[in-house]
Amino acid sequence: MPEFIGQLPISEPAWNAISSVQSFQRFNQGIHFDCGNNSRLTLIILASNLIRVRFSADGELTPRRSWAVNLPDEEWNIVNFDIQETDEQIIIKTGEIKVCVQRNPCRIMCFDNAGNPFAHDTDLGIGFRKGEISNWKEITQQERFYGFGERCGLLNQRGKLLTNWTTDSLDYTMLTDEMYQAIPFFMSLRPNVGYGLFFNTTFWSQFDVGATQLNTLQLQTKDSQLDYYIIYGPEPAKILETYTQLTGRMPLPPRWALGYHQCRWSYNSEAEVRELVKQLRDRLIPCDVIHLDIDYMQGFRVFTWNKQRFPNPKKLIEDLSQQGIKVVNIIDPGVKFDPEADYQVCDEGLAKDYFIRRADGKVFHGYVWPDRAVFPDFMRESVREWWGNLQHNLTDMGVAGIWNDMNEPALNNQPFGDLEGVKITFPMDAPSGDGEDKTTWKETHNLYGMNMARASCEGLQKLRDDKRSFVLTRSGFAGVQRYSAVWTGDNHSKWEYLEMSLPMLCNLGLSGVAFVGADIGGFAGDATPELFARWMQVGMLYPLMRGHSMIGTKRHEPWEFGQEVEDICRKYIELRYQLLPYFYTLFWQAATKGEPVLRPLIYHYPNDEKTYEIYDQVLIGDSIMAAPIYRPGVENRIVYLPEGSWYDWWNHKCYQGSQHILIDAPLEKMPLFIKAGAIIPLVSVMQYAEELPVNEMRLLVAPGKGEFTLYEDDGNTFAYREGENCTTQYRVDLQGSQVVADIEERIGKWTPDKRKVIVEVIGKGNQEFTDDGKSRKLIY
Ligand code: MIG
Repeated sequence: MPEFIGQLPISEPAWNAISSVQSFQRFNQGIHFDCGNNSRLTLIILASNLIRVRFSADGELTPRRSWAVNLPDEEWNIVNFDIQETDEQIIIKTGEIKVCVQRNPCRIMCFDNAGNPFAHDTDLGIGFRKGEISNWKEITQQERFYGFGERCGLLNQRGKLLTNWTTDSLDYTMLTDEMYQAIPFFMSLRPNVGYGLFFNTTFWSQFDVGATQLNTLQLQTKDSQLDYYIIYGPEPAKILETYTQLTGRMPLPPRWALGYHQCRWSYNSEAEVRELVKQLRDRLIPCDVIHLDIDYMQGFRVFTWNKQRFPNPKKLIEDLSQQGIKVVNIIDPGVKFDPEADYQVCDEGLAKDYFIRRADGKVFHGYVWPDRAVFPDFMRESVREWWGNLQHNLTDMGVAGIWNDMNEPALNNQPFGDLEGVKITFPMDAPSGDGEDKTTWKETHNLYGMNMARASCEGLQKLRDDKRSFVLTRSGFAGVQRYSAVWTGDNHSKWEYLEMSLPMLCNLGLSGVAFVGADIGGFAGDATPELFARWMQVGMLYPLMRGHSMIGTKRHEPWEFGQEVEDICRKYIELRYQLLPYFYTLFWQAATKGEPVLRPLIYHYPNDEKTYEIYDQVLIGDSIMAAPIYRPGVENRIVYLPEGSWYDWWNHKCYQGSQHILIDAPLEKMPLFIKAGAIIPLVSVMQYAEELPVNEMRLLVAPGKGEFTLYEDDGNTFAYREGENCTTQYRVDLQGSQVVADIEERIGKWTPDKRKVIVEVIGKGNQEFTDDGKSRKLIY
């Protein structure tokens, strides 16, 4: 049901407005403004492009427990800033931006060095009423809005009302608002001007991006204080670099996690899993990971194995690892309430008081897959440690990753399947956390999933020694990238969901979460062969490439749709494996700079307004652009080529940029382009990421001017943190009719496998050399 139908207008209490600046006082990191009636506004200058804004109506700025912010104010280097006063304003200059605080009434206004305004308060400024606070800002005509975490619809979110409240949004559509993830961050772009805004509140919050009033942005939260960060870019990459300095970046995943993952609810038994892997290997469909959904457990009891279906998981996983397959198991937060049954997880959790209690002190119960369930309070470190360690029941068997589901949290007030049952949350007045973190779920609801993922991630790090693990979560908050990859939950096997997956994943990437994917083929319902083939093409672009399908649906493995579709799937999964060195380098960019792996065109062309609404073309890194087909029966499409020249991936034809072209796309072809100046490392097809040593690497070079830094390490351990890694810089340029490729000396301690490097310049031919890590120049 479209969510806006049935919503009745309600009369709201009036807002109290912030009044005027009475006086101000500088301190080492910023300025306090006394705004009358005890209220206080504080601007903290954390970097020359990063300003934290705090306001409290009663003057009290409590120590913030954001949980999302990784780098507290005290840990930023002190920056220089100037203050000037006029009769009307107090002006703060950081070198990169100017922030003006108007005295009467008090308003915040920002300008870049060219005098372009951004993040300007409107005439309403800041408003507050019991338990709620708001800030209104102007939206200029050209401004577009991206990010906001996990979002439905297309790319630009202007004109929408966007709530930050984690929800099991099964059956989401184009119109759904509350999603599994809540990430109160966005970036606003218009030519030459760009800024990000992180709304630092874990309480319920909402962005009204010109939905109510065309040119007004409203930030609203059910928090008693206002707290947000303005991040000046202007480029999206700069905004994300600073945003992820604040909320953290993803650790490097194991290289195998970048391969193809095969999942279904559920591969029900050891025999079924063995048969699945046999099919994959016999049919030469590359795959690294099999996911085990809830039926591997004994009666949905987390951290158990069903003995009939999986009598010897250790042996099974050992055998699978011989075939290069890793196993990832699902874990839900609801622990079966089973005090009579000698179920260790329940007994221990009750004995140690790890489960959430209601405000009246009784243990809280909800209903999920294991029926009556109790829920660990992941806000407490002791609980996270306990949970993280319980994963030994899986890692002892060889499990290499954990998939966290249902952690919004998703629960009912009555047993699952009971028609009278409704979805509930933890009681908002129930206690959450301990020590300094003690509060209620009203403040921490949005953090439940992220803290479950944190428990999982930190636990796996201890249990799996020096090996990197894979963590996947459905719910999360700003900063979730520090602990886990994210998938977009229960999509449908429908063309609309294939179409929507790219803007959804792009907006997640623009919100600091780079390791993201949607279920290939669609989770609910049955894919048609054509849909499945097109989806696998798009799926090879997803940072997380996982096929999944729901219980009761038609099987969705690549060979279930006939030979033609199987061949198409193989071709695109193979392409993914050939591109692994390229993808791995993009993950390194995410880990070190917060860059997305999958990028909308605006990311690299923010001054080209033609890219602002393009949601159906994407960039992988900055060099490869895909223009997929996402509708039935379509065999050609319009492609917008941004500035520069572009080469067709398949036939190497060159096109001038800054134009639209019509391109053929029969079922077996997804239009792909390489940017002039691109240098793309490729390896031979393997059946899994570490199958063979890489004795040959091909560098595909598109004539033009450009550079690429290849990142490499062992792909599996944490040794890279001690410098066991290396980078190689490649540059290409044109000199008259010649193409010159420069290879710089390899930097770093790690040495890749002995290999031949073949440098293929499109239209010119190949040259090759044995890679000794030395610099060389190749002329074509
Ligand atoms: O109530 O574990 O989004 O991926 O297969 C459904 C069963 C629970 C929802 C997840 C889906 C998973 C399914 N889970």
